[in-house]
Amino acid sequence: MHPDIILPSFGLNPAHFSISRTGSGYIHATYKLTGSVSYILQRINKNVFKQPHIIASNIREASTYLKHHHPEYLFLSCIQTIDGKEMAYDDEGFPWRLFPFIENSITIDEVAHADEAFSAATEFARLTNYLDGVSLKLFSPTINQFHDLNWRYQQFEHALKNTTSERMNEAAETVSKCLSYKHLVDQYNKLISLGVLQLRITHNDTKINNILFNAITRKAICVIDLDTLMPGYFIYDLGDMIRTFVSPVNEEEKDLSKVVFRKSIYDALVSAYHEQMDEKLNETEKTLFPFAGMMMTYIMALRMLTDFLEGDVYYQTTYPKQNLIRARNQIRLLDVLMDQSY
Ligand code: GN1
Ligand code: MG
Repeated sequence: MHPDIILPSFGLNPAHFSISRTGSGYIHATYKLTGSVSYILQRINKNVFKQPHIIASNIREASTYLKHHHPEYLFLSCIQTIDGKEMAYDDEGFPWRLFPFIENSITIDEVAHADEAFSAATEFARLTNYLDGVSLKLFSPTINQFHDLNWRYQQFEHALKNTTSERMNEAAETVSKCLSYKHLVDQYNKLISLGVLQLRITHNDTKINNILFNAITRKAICVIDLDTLMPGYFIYDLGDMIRTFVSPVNEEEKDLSKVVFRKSIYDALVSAYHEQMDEKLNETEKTLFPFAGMMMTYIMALRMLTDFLEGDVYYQTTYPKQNLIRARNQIRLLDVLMDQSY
């Protein structure tokens, strides 16, 4: 469906904008509306987010709490429809939402300097820090068991049993690598059963392109993509930052020799995280920084490989085997993370 159709629901006239696709997310369709005032318009993927009203209610709860306790904090909420709703539904039942476009802002797909890592990690960690104290009962999962490694592993096993022999053959090497890292699932299960991880409000999609940067100063302005703002463990956010910050190339890179660990970037992001969250983390949690990176890199490899085995039904792809390429990239990164002394 063309984005023009939905603009009147937000009181906007399509004739006043030039509309182009933007962003590099794998789930939603995102558009920039360029006009005398510009906006970001997004169509939510309702096959992934089956209860989009939960996204809206979690964001509303967080926004209310932050306005009260940290009024200076920039929390990018959406612009309401003319009926005062957070989302407008099109004829096919897809929800759309509108955000202000922040002038001179950019997103990046790779970290170039330690300063960027520090600044971005500060913003992701600050979100959890500032939401410390909000009642978790007010929030619901927008996707159940989203970063539950045990469950993702089970889905992978299910896909192995049900895939085609052709896909199984193509993926054989990556499959056996994924099987060989099963000990990370055992470690995760042990942490959960010991109850050492505290539930907090986490962002749950802290990849580097979910930070808005000032194009000139290269300082982080705010976090974006709050669809998975919900109760979670700090290792999810810290781990996804490690996964997407430390390598100079992102998960789409096919040349695996380029997937390397940049210690200066790791140190910068870790020190930013400590600065925000040290007082809140317990002593066991503080020992889990390296595990966080490995666990989140592994879960993404499993999810990408599972999607490949299932016939590319979840993530957006633009060419055949893209999910397998992504999974291989993430397994290489996991090998690299395992080799570090930290
Ligand atoms: C998806 O939409 P996007 O690209 O920000 C995914 C994340 C993965 C990421 C991998 C709802 O995020 O969990 O980490 O791709 N989001 C969902 O790049 O599945
Ligand atoms: Mg996302």
